[in-house]
Amino acid sequence: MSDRDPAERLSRRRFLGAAGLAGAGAAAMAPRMAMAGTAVPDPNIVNIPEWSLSLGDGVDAHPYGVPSEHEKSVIRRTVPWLTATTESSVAFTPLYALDGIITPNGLCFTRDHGGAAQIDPARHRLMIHGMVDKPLVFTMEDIKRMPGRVNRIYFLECAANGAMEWHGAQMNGCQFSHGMIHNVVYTGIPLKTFLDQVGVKPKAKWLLAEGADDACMSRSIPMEKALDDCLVAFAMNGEALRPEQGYPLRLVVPGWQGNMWIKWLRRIEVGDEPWQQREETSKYTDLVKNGIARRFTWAMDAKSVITSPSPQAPYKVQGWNVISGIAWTGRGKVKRVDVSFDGGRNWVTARLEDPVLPLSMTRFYLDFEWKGQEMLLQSRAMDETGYVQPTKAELRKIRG
Ligand SMILES: Nc1nc2c(c(=O)[nH]1)N[C@H]1C(S)=C(S)[C@@H](COP(=O)(O)O)O[C@H]1N2
Ligand SMILES: [Mo]
Repeated sequence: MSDRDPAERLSRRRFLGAAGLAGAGAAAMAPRMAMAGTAVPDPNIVNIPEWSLSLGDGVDAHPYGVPSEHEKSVIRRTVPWLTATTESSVAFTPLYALDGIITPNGLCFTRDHGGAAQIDPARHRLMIHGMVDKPLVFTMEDIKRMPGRVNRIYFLECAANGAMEWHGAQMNGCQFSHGMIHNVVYTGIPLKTFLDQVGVKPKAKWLLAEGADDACMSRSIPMEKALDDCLVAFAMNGEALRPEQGYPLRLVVPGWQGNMWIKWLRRIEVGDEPWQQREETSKYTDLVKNGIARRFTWAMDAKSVITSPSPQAPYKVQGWNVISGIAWTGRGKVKRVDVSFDGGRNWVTARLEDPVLPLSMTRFYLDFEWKGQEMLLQSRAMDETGYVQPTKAELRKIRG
């Protein structure tokens, strides 16, 4: 991580440490005039800068566009000590630098168990078999010709997201504490369309989805979910899936644990009971009490995180500033997000910015005047089922 920007090196204590209560009462106010800006004349506007005095880049400079060189520190980042290899590892989304609700394709966190398979789409196949009337094999061309194509915006969160803070603050920023999430618009075909075509036997209750990667990642999916809103997706944010996101085909399991969203999808077997695969027995279970493990945790609980200010995106100027963050829930829509300036004693309701979509990230903002005081910032999401994002202590009582 030698290329970290200076802001990242700032101590997170400045933002999260035991602080005074000076922030309390800094309620959201309607911004007045002169919130920012300096008086005329500013030398940067008076003196013509060099980029205004010569021609810019030609339109062929970047056949595939890239961000400004001034944004080069906005990248996925890894934690070298976290995993033994880079093939079975994770690179985190730079949440602190993003806005709105869509994650750009090149910044989507990626979590692989056997490296990102590099697949030739012409040779890739999806087979659907098992307890069906007519097992079928589909080419990518077949899938792109199928009727009923849809576009849907969904978040994908790894079951381990947030774990980096389970022992208390240790990583310097929300990229690491909460960056195992992304939110994109998927293009694909409802899984139900495939199942209708092969004809699922009446006794079938489960599916097994398997990836074509070296890890052969596979998970059991209950039939109700498969028929409800799962997609077989080939595009994200308007272009083909990226290799790290499962090119050319991935399963989309809205609102549910990331590990069920099988990448490089090659096979779906239909059966009458779960398969008890590695990723649902020895892995991805939650140890509760007395050594008992909770299995088949599916829907992701409501969560939220303040992305700015944060150690990687600190406030630089006093006065009007924006508190910005994201909230999400695996059960419908986010209903409300509250922000606390004093470690959870007092709360102010933030503004949810449109679009607020089910099973998608939701952006929240709180405009407020910062007087330079230390703040102990927290956010708390509520979803439409009435679930309130718990504190770690509350969660621990129930989930061990
Ligand atoms: N075939 C395959 N699918 C996979 C994985 C994998 O290693 N192989 N990792 C899973 C896990 S644990 C997560 S959290 C998500 C991550 O998706 P992403 O890489 O698009 O972020 O993919 C899931 N699907
Ligand atoms: Mo995951």
